[in-house]
Amino acid sequence: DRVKVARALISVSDKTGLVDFARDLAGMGIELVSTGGTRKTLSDAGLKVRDVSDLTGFPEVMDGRVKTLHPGVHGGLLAIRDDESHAGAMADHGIQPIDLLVVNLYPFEETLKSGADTATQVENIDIGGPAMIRAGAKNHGYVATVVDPQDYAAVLDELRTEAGETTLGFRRMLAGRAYARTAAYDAAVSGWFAETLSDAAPRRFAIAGDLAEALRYGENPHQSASFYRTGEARPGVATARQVQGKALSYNNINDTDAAFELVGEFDPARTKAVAIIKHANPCGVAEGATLIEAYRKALRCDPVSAFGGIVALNDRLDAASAREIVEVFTEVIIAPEADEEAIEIVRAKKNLRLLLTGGLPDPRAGGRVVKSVAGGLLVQSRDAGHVDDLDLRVVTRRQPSQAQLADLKFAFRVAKHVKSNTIVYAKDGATVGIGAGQMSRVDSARIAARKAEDATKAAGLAEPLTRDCVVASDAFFPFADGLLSAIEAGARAVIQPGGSMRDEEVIRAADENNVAMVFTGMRHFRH
Ligand code: 93A
Repeated sequence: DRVKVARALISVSDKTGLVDFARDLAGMGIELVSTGGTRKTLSDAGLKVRDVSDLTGFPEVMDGRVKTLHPGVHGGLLAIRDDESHAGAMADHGIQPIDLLVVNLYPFEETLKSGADTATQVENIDIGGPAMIRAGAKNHGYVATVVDPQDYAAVLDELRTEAGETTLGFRRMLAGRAYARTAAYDAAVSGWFAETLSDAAPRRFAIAGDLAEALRYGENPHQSASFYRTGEARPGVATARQVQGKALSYNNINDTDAAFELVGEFDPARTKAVAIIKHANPCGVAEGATLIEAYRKALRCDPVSAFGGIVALNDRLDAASAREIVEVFTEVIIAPEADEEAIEIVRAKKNLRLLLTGGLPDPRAGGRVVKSVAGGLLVQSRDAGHVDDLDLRVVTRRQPSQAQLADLKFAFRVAKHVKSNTIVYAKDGATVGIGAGQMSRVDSARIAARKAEDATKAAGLAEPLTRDCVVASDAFFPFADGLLSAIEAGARAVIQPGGSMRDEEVIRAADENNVAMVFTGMRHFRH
């Protein structure tokens, strides 16, 4: 079960930690063999390294496309050492065994992020690297295969505690990681092909991620869970830097994602926006001239639900806003950036997490979203619909005022991020009542109205928050009843996709009540 490590083949694109690692290996008397660039880095650092062409008797050719694809390498990786015929083949052909394989691949995924041209992308499809990794991992009975610089320390540890040998358990663990890496690599390559061919339905859909964190539990404590990064560069919870606070939970991550995607709808050059999220639904969203103004307006919508919520901001967190946010029990704050003073204020709350993303997600960007169902995956393009890009059509006698139109767009933008059925009441760039996730649209309208009444009371206002407000519906009103319920609550202008069989009836109801109604022609279901 134990293998003495005498020879290591090292071929890496990511040279992080390489020299120190190789120096320690050499210090244990292990012979180093490398491909061109890796060998140069090591010999420049003063290490003794053999060239891989010593094993192959063949030079690297075709700009490096063929450097390790040779029986001199693959025989040394695949040979069953104590099999007589394998040993015979090694002796006959001068094949030298490789006990430790260290490979990381051409940076296909990073190159994708940089928006390189097709030829560059193709050149970054590594062939020899995955071939070696698969060979070494298959033959883990003899070979330890390392694919991640983060594992260098563990390898050195193993060699030190096991007197220069590796154990079968350790090699098996590495082999599992190795195949996860090649699978993820090929998933990235096939995903790129699917995208460049605009193949909406590739025959096989592969998805892969790298472990970001093992989570304490899932949605509930009896469920296990972990968090993976897919490598997509979209600013958000997966790519954010956690500046402070305890580890995020499964639900935190889900809610924080919903929160940040929502504020991503608002361009900070035009307006400052804040969303407060509970259970992946907003309980208050607002825009304003400043973040603190937006936060106050968002909080007023449903201060009870905001307790224990997630707060997302579309611009740099400032000290004044931070001071107010920390006054309410909050689980997570996520923002593109934060002032030093704001960070200090958040630090005073030990458990409160602060995530900084460095930017906002592009609401119009493409990309796929995946949902699992029993025995299957549902894959669709992201909802990149944006109300500013739509051809809004006024269908009533009454036209919305400029102020109403701004609120209608605001409300529809928010509605996109609320679970269906969705009714959003809004006024002066703030939600004043949100009805989410009901089986009937009328129920969502009623719930939103009731929540607005609560908010009115909590704020000690004489006049209902919904008086002369606007209302957005994520999908058409199938009957007039949902609309009438919204009008009863105080809505004077409506935005909805339209397209119901009974549009005429719904428009008539709006006209009878002298309410303005706008059709977007686009629906925003979200489940
Ligand atoms: O072009 S390849 O597909 N052909 C090969 O034979 C080959 N062998 C190793 N790419 C190949 N590699 C890759 O080269 C490794 O996976 C590694 O990423 C890189 C290291 O090259 P260098 O040592 O020249 O920097």
